[in-house]
Amino acid sequence: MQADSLPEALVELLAAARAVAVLTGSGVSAESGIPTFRDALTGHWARFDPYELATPQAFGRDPARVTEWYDQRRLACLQCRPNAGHAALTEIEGHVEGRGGRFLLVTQNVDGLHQRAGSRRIVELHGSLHDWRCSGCAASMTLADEPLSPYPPRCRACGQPVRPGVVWFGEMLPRDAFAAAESMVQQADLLLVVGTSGLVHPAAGLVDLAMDSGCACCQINLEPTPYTSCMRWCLQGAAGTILPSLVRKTWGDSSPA
Ligand code: BV8
Ligand code: ZN
Repeated sequence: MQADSLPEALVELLAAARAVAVLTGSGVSAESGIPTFRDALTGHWARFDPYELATPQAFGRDPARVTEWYDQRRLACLQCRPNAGHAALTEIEGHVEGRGGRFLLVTQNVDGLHQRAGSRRIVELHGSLHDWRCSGCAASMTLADEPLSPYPPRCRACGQPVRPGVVWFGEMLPRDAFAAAESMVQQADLLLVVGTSGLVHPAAGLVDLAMDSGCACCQINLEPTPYTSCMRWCLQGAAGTILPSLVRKTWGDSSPA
C-alpha cells in the first residue's frame, strides 16, 4: 500500500491521538517466517492440529508430544528476527509517548518478537513460548537455545512435567494483562488491529469493547475478518508494508523524540 493511499483522517488521528492501542496476532510475525495459526493448520505444522494440541487435555494425555511441539516452535522463533512491521510499532510507541500520549501494545502472540523489536509497553494476552513452568509446583525453568529434550522436560524440584507458559484453549487469560488491555482500549482514541483473524476470544472481544467505547478502529490484515465491516478503516495488505508506510506518512523520516 502506497503511503499516499493511506486515509488522511487516519494519519491525522495517529499524529494527534492522546492514547493509541494496538492489538496484534500471528499475522504480524508472518513476515518473520513464523507460521500463523491458520497456516499452522495447513503450514509445516500440518502434522499437528493446533486446536488439538493447545489444550490442557492434550498436555495431560501426551505431555511429550505437546512439549516437543512447543519447544520446536520456541527454537524456530529464536532463529527468526522481528520484521519491519514490528519495528514500525516500536516507532509508533516512541512517537506517541514522546509527545506525552499513552500507548499499549496488546499481543496474542507468544513469539517474543515485539520485545526483541524494542517495544516496551506490551501485554502478552496468551503468554510466551519463552517462559516454561512446572505443571506441578509452578517453578519456572531456565531455558537455553537448545532443545529441552528428552520430552517432557521434568521439574528439578518435584519431577513433574514442565509446560510452556502459554494460555491454552479453555484456560483463563492472565488477569492483569487482560485488565490492562480492557482499560486501555476503553480510553484509546485509536486502536490498530494488526494481523489477527479476530476468531479467538476473549482477545478479539477487545475490538468490540473499543468500538463500544467510541474508539476509532483500523484493521491492517492480509484478508477480511469478522470485524472488517465495522472498522472505521480497513487496510488490506501485509503489516510489514502498511505499518512502515503509515509511520512515514504520519511522521516523515523523523525518528521518535
Ligand atoms: C478462555 C497460545 C475462558 C497457544 C492461544 C467466546 C466466543 C467463542 C469462543 C470462545 C469464547 N470464549 C472462549 C472461547 C473458546 C476459545 C476460543 O476463542 N476458541 C476459538 C477457536 C473459537 N477461547 C479460549 O479458550 C480462551 N480461554 O476464554 O477461557 C474460560 C472460562 C471459564 C473457565 C476457563 C476458561 C483462550 C484463548 C487463547 C488460546 N491460546 N495461543 C499457542 O499459541 O499455541 S490462541 C492462538 O490463536 C494464538 O495466540 C494465535 O495468536 C491465535 C490465533 O489468532 P491469530 O493471531 O489471529 O492468528 P490467525 O492465524 O488466526 O490469523 C492470522 C491473521 O493474520 C489472518 O487473518 C491472516 O490473513 C493475517 N495475516 C497473515 N499474514 C499477514 C497477515 N496480516 C498482515 N500481514 C501479514 N503479513
Ligand atoms: Zn515442580
